[in-house]
Amino acid sequence: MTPPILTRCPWTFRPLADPGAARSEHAGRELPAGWAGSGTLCVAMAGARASGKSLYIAVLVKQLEQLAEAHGRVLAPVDDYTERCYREHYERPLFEEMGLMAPTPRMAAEDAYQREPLIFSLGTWEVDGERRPWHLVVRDVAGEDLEQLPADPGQLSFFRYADEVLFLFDPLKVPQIRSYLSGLVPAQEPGGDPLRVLRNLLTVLDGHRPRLAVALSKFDTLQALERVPDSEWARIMGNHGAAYRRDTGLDHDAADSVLLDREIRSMLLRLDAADLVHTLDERYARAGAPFRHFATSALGASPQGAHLDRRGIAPYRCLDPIRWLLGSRGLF
Ligand SMILES: Nc1nc2c(ncn2[C@@H]2O[C@H](COP(=O)(O)OP(=O)(O)O)[C@@H](O)[C@H]2O)c(=O)[nH]1
Ligand SMILES: [Mg+2]
Repeated sequence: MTPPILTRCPWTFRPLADPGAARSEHAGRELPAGWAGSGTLCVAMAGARASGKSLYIAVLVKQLEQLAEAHGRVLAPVDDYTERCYREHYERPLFEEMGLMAPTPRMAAEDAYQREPLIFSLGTWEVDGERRPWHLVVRDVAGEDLEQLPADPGQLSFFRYADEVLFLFDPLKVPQIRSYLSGLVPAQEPGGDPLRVLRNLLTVLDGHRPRLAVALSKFDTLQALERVPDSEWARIMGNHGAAYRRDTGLDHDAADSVLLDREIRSMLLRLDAADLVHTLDERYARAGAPFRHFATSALGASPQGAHLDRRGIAPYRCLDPIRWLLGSRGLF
């Protein structure tokens, strides 16, 4: 069953009591122009430090622009803040300087730009027989804030009201994978503990169960394992019939998404993430909450130190988790 169409507050993700309001009663702020009566899709990123959340957002916005264009539409920032924040913190470091992004500051830090979400207009769409403007709101988070919850976890309560939480799992956290990859791809700083983040996320959600996408991020690193001679992973990654071998690009295929879900779940089990998988089964899937696995790579190849691979950026399946949400509303 599809949940009702809601006009949400982009700062707290809570539904507005009056969808036509000019001000959010939750944040005490004027809503962006054109907000009244619009459909809002709010996405919150989750994951440990260095799991790839910020680079994913940087690439996602570019890919959404392409998707919109392919449908004769425009993805537009709704305010100056979104435009400026995306340009300074995401687009410039990655696409202009061809480097990586600075770690996202903790929410309590003065320069915590992610306290404000990125808000985009998706244009006008007819959904359930009604034409209305639709917006996509994306909130980044510092892995540190999820590894160690802030003194006031209420600041993270937006997760409860999200339309989708996208949790990134970094395969480089798995010691076996790191050891296979040593020498094959440049080493990266190890990030935080994904299981701890998941447990904290469940605490923050406090019984709420927004749609949850769990993505195996930096998937290019696993693809590189095809080159480890005679290894189990070379066989797995060399399986040409598998859904994780192909990127469906701008064409979203619902059956492929279901197939990939099963494949990535079993891959997580092989990645020694049984605790994570079972926690998700028990607390999410068994509760009947919408939940699916994905595989993504923002970069498509490992960076060399602080620089991107010289062949540039080749994203892999980054749109999938968001298409799952957009598709649930018949958008795109
Ligand atoms: N190989 C590979 N490395 C990635 C990818 N995305 C991120 N990384 C690495 O992970 C680091 C952390 O990424 P970032 O997006 O800042 O992580 P965040 O802390 O979760 O926001 C980057 O500096 C890269 O070294 C990817 O798609 N492939
Ligand atoms: Mg970050």
